Formats: sequence, structure tokens, C-alpha cells
Amino acid sequence: MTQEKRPADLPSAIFTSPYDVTGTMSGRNVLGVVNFTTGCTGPRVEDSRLTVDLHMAHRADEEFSEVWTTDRPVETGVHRQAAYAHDGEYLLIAGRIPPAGRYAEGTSAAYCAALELMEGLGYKNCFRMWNFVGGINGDNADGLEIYRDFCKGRAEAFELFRFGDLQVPSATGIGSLGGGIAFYFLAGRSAALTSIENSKQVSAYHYPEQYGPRPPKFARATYLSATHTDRTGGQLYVAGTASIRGHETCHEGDLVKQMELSLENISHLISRDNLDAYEVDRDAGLRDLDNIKVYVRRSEDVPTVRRICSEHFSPAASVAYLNVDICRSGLLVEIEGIVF
Ligand code: 3EB
Repeated sequence: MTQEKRPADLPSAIFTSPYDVTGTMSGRNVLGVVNFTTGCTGPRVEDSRLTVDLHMAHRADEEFSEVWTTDRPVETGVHRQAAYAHDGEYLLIAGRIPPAGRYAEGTSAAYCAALELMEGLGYKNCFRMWNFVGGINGDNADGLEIYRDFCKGRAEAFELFRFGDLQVPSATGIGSLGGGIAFYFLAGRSAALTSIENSKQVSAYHYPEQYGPRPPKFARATYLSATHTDRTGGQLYVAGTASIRGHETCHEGDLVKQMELSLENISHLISRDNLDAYEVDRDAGLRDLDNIKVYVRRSEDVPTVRRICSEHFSPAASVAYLNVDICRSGLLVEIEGIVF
């Protein structure tokens, strides 16, 4: 990990063993600890740290923790179903919708609680959301796929908060091994955001109705910088990226081709070619990506996925592999990361 190069006024996270969370902080303060572990527990403040357990590991040897740190002092709190931590510039907030027959209403309510809190505390610039959806490809009590049910609630919450499509952050919407739906969001107070789309993909918020009653509302990437005029020194938060061109799933059943297209989608997204349209003066590549999470539907595909990733990512990058379902049943892999 190359933490030194990260500007102190932008957030940073490391992946670490759940048994070594304190040991790896090198004097920084902990904003929050996200445990990718063998059970889902509601978000809470524990030892004055925001903590959330996501059921994303089948076995103890797959567990890891993502620890968000800051140089500034941290305050924590609980608001309705959400727990949060903030440092004056950045807010980390986590929530959970317990297992239920239907999710749209609960999702909308939980999102509204979180968005309300962001407004109230003055962190109005939300730049990244992660959503972990149990039984993502299963049906709800009305026969609607749980992912689509979740998308409906999310779209309703954004509507209530008058979030236009250009304001929705980059996100991940991925399967989990249980516990209902859990989420965590990052928002900034004074940092500037630019929403980035991929010129080779239809914006998710414009997906046609065949994918569900309400489209998934997220940006392909978010550029986060200390000020609006800084077009070089910011961070790029890359949303979950899969084998999708236009709005269509490509290479159904072909793992290697899906990996290649997912990687190519990220390459293009963060390249100068694509970023030029947003006046982001950067030309990043797969080797610049860090804090990578690779979601793999079939456990037997993990070795191949690891091999392909090792050919494209920096050996210094943190990469976590998670064996979970993916929002579209035809997708075998999904990849996200951050260019710090
Ligand atoms: C896609 O491109 C793949 O629902 O928040 C990727 C990232 C995907 C985020 C979400 C879904 C989400 O549509 C799936």
C-alpha cells in the first residue's frame, strides 16, 4: 500500500485482517471499520468506532476488514437505523434493512434516514455508496427480483431528496450471503464531486424497463477533489463494473470474456479519452487501481479470476475476492476500485 502519496485532505482506506485493525493505523484515527465476514450485524458504534459486519465471507479464512482512516478527530453517532462517523470533512454512514418479504419501502426509509443525516450534519456531497443485498437474484413476496425491489426503493428515496441523475454517486449493488440489505455511504462537506459516465455504456439510470420497474441509480465513477478547480489531484471512485456494453449483458456463460470486458470497461472509464469530457485531467489505467474488490459468482472461477487480475493490476494493489451473487443473473464477475 502506498498511503504516503494520498493527500491528507481526501479519505483513505486499507484492507487488513480483522484481527489487526488497530495495528495497521499508524497513528491515524479510524472513521469506520467495515468487516467482510461470516455474518451480518446491524451497524453500530463499538469502542467509539463505526463498525458494520457484512455477510460476505463463506469461511473465516476469507474474512477481511476495510478500515477508513483520517488525520482529523472523529465523532460518532446513531440516527434511526443508521450509525455514522465524521471528521469535519468526511462522513461515513452505515445502515441495514433486516430480512423481509419486500424491500422497496424499507430501502427507501433507510436511504432517507441516511440522506437526512447527511443534510443535517452538512455533508451534502455523497460520492460513494455500497449496497450488499441478501438473496439478490431471488424473488420477493410479490415475485419481483430482490435486486429490482431494492432499485425501486433506492430510486424513490433519491426522488424524495431531489437527487438528479448527475448527483447520484458511484455505487456497488452486489449480492451478500444474508442479513437483508446492508449499506455504507461516504459523503464530503467541502470536497468537489464530478459524476463520470462510460461513453461505451448506457448510464445505469437510463437502463430500459426490461431490467426492472426503476433503473439502478448510480454513476460509473465519481471524481473527488479538494476543490472544483483541482482537476488533477483528486481520487476516482470506480463503481461496480461488469460485462455490459450499451445496456446489454455480454458473453453469458464465458468467464474469461466477461473478465476482459469488465476490465476494458474500467480501463476506458478512467482513461483520458473518457475523462476529457468531464475536464478531469487524468489518464489512469488498471495499474493505478487500488482497494479493488472482485465479486465472483461461482467459487470454482476464483482461481482463473485471480490469475487474470494479477496480469492487469499492480502487485502493490490491495485486491479482495468475494464469492457472492451479482445483480444480473447472467453476470459472472463484477469489479470495483479506487484510483487514489
Ligand atoms: C451494471 O453495470 C452492473 O445497483 O448499485 C454495478 C454497480 C451494478 C452498481 C447498483 C449495479 C450497481 O449495471 C451492476
